[in-house]
Amino acid sequence: MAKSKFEYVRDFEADDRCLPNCWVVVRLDGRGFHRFAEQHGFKKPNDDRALQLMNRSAQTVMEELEDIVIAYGQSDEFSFVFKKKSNWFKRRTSKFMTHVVSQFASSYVFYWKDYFQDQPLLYPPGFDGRVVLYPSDQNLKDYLSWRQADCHINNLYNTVFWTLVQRSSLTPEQAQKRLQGTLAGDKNEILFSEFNINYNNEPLIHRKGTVLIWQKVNHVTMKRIKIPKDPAEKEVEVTRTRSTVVLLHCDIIGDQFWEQYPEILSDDS
Ligand code: DGT
Ligand code: MG
Ligand code: MG
Ligand code: MG
Ligand code: MG
Repeated sequence: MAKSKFEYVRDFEADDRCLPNCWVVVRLDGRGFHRFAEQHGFKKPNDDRALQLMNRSAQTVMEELEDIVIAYGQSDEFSFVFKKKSNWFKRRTSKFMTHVVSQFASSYVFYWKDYFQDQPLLYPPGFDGRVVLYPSDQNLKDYLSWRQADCHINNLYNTVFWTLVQRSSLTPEQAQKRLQGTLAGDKNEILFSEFNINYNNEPLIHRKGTVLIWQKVNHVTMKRIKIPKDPAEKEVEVTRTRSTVVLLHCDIIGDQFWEQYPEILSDDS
């Protein structure tokens, strides 16, 4: 087919293909969620409806898009890891990033009412996105460890901060002063000695965030079959294994997680 004289404009498109053989990580983050949380009455420091909506949206991203082997989320952010060998859209950075972020944002709005029955969505939320490449498995594990350590540090701080404000009537300014320069041990001690809270008993989803991985799960269905020479149909159980996204709230910093799920990092996953 003859080309139009306008075809040359295509050459202005930059080649943004991700380096081969690297883990492709897309991280998204809610835009201005400090305000969004305030306006929508999110519970402090953790709103389980909001966290579950984030997890539901991330599950949709994993199910709808190709080649995502693990995702990790906390607060208003989620990271998605595409397998090293992925050739989805010829590994174009813009495709990875925009598909993840738009699918996530539309899912967040689509599923809002399932989690916030009594709270209308007041304005359309947005999410930013970035792509980072990690060449080694250790780099990828360290990346995910970094995000989970961030979850832990923020959650411990926020738990003590809001306990001081809500249960000992300190003003936010006084609570902030009280916590200035304290280490993790000091914060645990304040919770335990003053409020009888053992931080290790706080919900795992708050302390560890959420990990999404693929697992083979047995699905049992009933099927009607026709037996030869028998006019009646019979109902039988049929078991099928299907790859399913499962949610975990576990430690991913230590080796145990990676030893338990070696298929996540294996080349043929
Ligand atoms: P950004 O990302 O630069 O556009 O700005 P923000 O405001 O989204 O800030 P960011 O992402 O650093 O921090 C996340 C904010 O979201 C933080 O202010 C607290 C809020 N947030 C996230 N999850 C919850 C929650 O479960 N409950 C409450 N009350 N707030 C939350
Ligand atoms: Mg920020
Ligand atoms: Mg944000
Ligand atoms: Mg954030
Ligand atoms: Mg198109």
